[in-house]
Amino acid sequence: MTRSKFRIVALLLLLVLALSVFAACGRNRQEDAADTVVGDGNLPAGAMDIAAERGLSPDDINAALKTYVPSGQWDEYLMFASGGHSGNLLVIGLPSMRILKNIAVFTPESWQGYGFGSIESEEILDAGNVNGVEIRMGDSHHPGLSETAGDYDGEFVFINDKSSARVAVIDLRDFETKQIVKDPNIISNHGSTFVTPNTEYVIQGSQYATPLGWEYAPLEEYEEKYRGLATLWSFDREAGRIDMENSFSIELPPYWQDLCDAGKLASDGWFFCNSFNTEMATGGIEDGNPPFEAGVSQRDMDYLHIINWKKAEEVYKAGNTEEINGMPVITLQTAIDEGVLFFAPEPKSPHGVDVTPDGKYMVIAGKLDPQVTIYSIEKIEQAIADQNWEADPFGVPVLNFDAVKMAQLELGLGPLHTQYDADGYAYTSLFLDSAVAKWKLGGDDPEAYELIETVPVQYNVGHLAAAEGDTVSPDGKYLVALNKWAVDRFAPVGPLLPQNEQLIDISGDRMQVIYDMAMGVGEPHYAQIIKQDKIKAWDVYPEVGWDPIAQAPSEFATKAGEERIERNGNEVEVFMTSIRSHLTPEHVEIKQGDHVTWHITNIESAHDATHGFQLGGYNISLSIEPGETASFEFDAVNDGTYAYYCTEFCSALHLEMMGYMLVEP
Ligand code: CUK
Ligand code: CUA
Repeated sequence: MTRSKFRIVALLLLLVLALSVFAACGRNRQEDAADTVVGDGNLPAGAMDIAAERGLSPDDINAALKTYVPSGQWDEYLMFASGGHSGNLLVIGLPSMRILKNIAVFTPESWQGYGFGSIESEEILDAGNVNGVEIRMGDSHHPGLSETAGDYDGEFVFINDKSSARVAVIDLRDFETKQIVKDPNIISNHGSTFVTPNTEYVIQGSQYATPLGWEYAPLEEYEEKYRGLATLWSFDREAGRIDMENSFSIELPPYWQDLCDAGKLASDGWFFCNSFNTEMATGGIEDGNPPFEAGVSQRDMDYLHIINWKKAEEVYKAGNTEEINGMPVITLQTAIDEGVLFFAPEPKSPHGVDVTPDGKYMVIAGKLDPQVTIYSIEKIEQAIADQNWEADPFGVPVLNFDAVKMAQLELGLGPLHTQYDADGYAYTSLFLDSAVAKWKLGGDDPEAYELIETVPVQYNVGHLAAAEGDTVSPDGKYLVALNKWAVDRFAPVGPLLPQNEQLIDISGDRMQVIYDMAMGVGEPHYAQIIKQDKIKAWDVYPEVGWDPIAQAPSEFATKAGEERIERNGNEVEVFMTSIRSHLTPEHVEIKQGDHVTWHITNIESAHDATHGFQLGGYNISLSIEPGETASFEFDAVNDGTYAYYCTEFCSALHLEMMGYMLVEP
């Protein structure tokens, strides 16, 4: 049967199943499934027996048909999902929810040979060290795909590490981390990473205020010395790197900036961050002070930060900055004077801010407010023009709330994050209600905003990701709920549970959860979902002897027949090749105390002919993809006889793909 015929049959089947739901109401699932069989001659023999035997309801069968991707077929979408405190980034296919890759970013990962001796990866990781302390963990939060004209272009993805305020660049030609940058002035970030509509900048916002450069200052000096920050990392698309020479920061008051989003179309040139702790509480429950959780939640309003990045860029280019720890910073006073920074009141410790696809509206979800608040960029620009504001304690103009607010809509308890579809609907996660709310955007008519329906999710949903759901042209179809708790959803695996990512079909009139995916790594925060065919990844590296960091031929590339070991005093350099099924040379004889630099070129050009390399006893692990040249170095501190070998079962004679390293005392 052709695929289109199969789809028609499947649809007919679904229709029959849907009708049967009414008939079978109030009976058990086993009976439901059995009943659905009746009268349908198009089913493959035994299909309904399977459904009956497994106790599948019509909804279950529906979900199975919507998510099953037959062997050999590709998923329609790829989701880039943060791996949370595992410090990595996952690539997940939709609708199957199969994990395709776990990209090592802030944390060493031995399959990919990332951070286990490989010179290239150690340099990337070391660039993220903090004042000489080697940082080998991360709390990855918000992936941001590169954009052209406000739409994902499939070239790069960025992600931040909240715990040490770092940002990473991943090249989607080979899905490898290429760069980690450390902000020299903040020690935690959160509103990161998000890009301006043409990826001119990758923006990072701080979270917990500290003195800039996180130098020591007692908490009594909080208002005077502690500050927030937004950093605009300039992105050089040609080089595939953040260009630190053209990057700058904007000093902010010590409110805790939370999530951010860039304007687009109608709001191009602006970005928006919300904040909490405008109370400037400093905690200290042990000294009888209000605990943070109460101290930061006293005020009814916090401040939406409205930042004019095009104006900020002009100010920076005019040199109107102060250099702090090597970074040009637009001071708070300059940001106020130059019209870079404005505030708008926002209800009750808000969390997410999400700009609508047309760029006209900003949706703010207040964790402690059952409503979302919708602002209009037109109203914001008008209020600025009218100078309809009061100053906050730092002199920042706070725009009149009623002048900038377009609408408010009650959705349920604990609204956090919002995504969009192609038909003018918005989807907001409800953390406390453990649900997702679908609601209608009303444009400039406050009365036209309307709650449509909610669907329960399991449990305590944080972010949502919709297919291309935060671009100028969302696709609809799929929504993923990134839940914080799994509780009873999966078989017990001890007290530490997997995360539950739930796929929701939003293509019909009624939202339906159609897949529960256990993610056995850290807490997923945000994810972005891109059409699979936008990704133009390489099958193999373009040339044999490729340096994936330079994305150019490597100076250490070794051709077959040119393998060698060179010695200069106690400096030893090994030039090795790998091909099914041998590593050449097979004997590496060195002396204790030597410093060894070792290059391996995978001279294969066949799709998937990766060779791994491990050298036990010296903590070395590499992955050498077809065409790649990889290098590692170590000091031969211990003598002895060591075996090195290929770690990918690459051929029938893979086990023979080994060699001896002899270290003479
Ligand atoms: S966040 Cu909102 S649920 Cu973007 Cu760090 Cu996790
Ligand atoms: Cu190469 Cu196993």
